[in-house]
Amino acid sequence: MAVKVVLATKNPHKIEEILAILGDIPGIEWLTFRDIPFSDVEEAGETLEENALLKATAVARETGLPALAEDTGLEVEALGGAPGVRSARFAGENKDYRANNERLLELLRGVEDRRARFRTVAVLALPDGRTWMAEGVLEGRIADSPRGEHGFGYDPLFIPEGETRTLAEMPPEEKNRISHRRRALEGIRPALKGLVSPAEA
Ligand code: ITT
Repeated sequence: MAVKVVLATKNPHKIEEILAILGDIPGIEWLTFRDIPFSDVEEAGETLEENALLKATAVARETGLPALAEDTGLEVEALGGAPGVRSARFAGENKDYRANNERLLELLRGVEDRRARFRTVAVLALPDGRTWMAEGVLEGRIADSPRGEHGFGYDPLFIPEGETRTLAEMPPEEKNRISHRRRALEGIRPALKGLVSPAEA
């Protein structure tokens, strides 16, 4: 029988990317908020680590199933690491991607140092309180204007190191091969496999 694991996010873009990255693990049946309801978790933490832990442990407790959560931030060098943990609400409470991108470009107008990184912290939590955490980083820089239609959030403004295209100009398979999310989730893969066959973990 498959082991059920809940994706503790309501962001449809994240769900799509997480399933494209981890959906191939045999013996795991992924559930989303469409299959099993759970309450919104307030992201009250000061760090990506705290928020990912809060989300995963709350959903594991509420559903009684293993839960996978992640928190992602864009850390811009010239802004001292901002927007970071506040990436979703950089331009206001309604998590508007376009407004966030405009605010970022505005703050970086005329700024030469455009280095930035995406950082994802992923957490797997079990209802018995056990947790696993992994981090993934993608280094890059902020473009002068938005380009591309793929992806979500800050993707139209983020050019990975060694690239000329933004993440939004890459087909989803390409982003998912190199992304911060891929790197964090690969760190959680062994723990997920361990849920299916504990002896081999
Ligand atoms: P959950 O908390 O439900 O997982 P969220 O959208 O609130 O979803 P975060 O708190 O992690 O997620 O918000 C991070 C924000 O950073 C998100 O709203 C996007 O604007 C941006 N973001 C996250 N991952 C991204 C990615 O892969 N590419 C571009 N932008 C991303």
